[in-house]
Amino acid sequence: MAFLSSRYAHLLFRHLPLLLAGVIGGYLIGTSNTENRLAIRDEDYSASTEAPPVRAAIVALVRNSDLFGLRQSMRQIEDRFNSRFNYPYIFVNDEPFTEEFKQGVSDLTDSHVEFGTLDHDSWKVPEWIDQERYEKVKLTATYPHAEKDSYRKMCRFQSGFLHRHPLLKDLEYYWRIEPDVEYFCDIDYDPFLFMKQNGLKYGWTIAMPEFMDTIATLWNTTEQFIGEHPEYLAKHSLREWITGNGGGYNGCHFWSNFEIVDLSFYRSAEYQAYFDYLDRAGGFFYERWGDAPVHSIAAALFLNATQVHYFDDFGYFHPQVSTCPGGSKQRGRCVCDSDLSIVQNGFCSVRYRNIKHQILHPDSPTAAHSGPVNHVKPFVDST
Ligand SMILES: Nc1nc2c(ncn2[C@@H]2O[C@H](COP(=O)(O)OP(=O)(O)OP(=O)(O)O)[C@@H](O)[C@H]2O)c(=O)[nH]1
Ligand SMILES: [Mg+2]
Repeated sequence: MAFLSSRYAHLLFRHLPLLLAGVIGGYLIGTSNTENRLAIRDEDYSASTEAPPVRAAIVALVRNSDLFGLRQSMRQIEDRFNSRFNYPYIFVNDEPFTEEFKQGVSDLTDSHVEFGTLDHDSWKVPEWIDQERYEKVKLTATYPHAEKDSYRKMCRFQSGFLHRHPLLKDLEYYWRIEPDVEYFCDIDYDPFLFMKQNGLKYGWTIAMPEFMDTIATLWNTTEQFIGEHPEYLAKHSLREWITGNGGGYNGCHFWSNFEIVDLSFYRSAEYQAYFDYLDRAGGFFYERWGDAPVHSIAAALFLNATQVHYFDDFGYFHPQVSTCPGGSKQRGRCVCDSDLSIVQNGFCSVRYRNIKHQILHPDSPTAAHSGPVNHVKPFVDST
């Protein structure tokens, strides 16, 4: 079965017990805990006929060979959202885009589309990487994409360089997309404006545990960095969300193939210093650190919990995992099967909701540790 080869299918099955435990837990604490209710929703974030009110764009790093997958993603984004809001698209590539690619994506939208290439420094194996050590890892590591230079360059680029690309320099926010993703719901408000007016810096849809072999030393390196820069930690952060018993990393991360981000976060001194520190440590190559855990750890440490937003009203799919607002089989403006999207009530989502609830309501009797998170052991990969 082709889908079993994906790293996400691998993850999903690997963590099935955790996800199932979380499902039960999620129902215990109630699935109606819609995070949007925490924010002001009676403001008007609806479509306007004027130019988009936020300097924002829908952005992706893509290859020419991704044309069809990207066209599928764009078709849905246009239908569900952007044909009414007209945000521009920005696509970047490590090779020049072909005329066929440019025409193929431009055909789908009335919005402005920009195409860019990368500079060499943002797409390379840095000179401080020990080539012999790196080649050995590529030959021996068994996780998906272990043998690929390009996958590691992609992860490093998305972690540290995409937001600094010249085409993004005037943007306040970006919405990251990928080929072959699906959007199941009408998005009838402007998420950029919603984030801006609520002071939100990081928005996500799917959270799940990471494949720990790919990030064996990421947490140690992060702790060393924090040891040198304790001033970067946010006072009311989501640190507890990503740490387990004993304080180690539990692997929870936001799936960054979708993310809506206030780019001042990635442009901040703390994020830049953190990326540079990780880059020097070499784990993008000696292991296979992904932009998802890197972005997520930074969000959980450097932002306050109130600046992170769960778009649990979005129905979203990236192979092979989906999230779907409850009841969407029968009613409403989403069409998806929430019975299949168990990730919403998996360990990391439930833990996030609990911990955020505790931070927002410290006097509430439902303390973070009284929920199901306490009954699920943090994932530690022993292989
Ligand atoms: N230009 C360019 N884009 C790439 C390259 N590798 C990946 N990408 C893009 O980076 C994003 C993430 O790559 P994917 O292959 O989807 O990675 P993934 O989702 O982690 O992996 P799988 O689902 O396991 O394949 C996608 O938008 C890809 O188009 C590359 O070598 N060059
Ligand atoms: Mg992908």
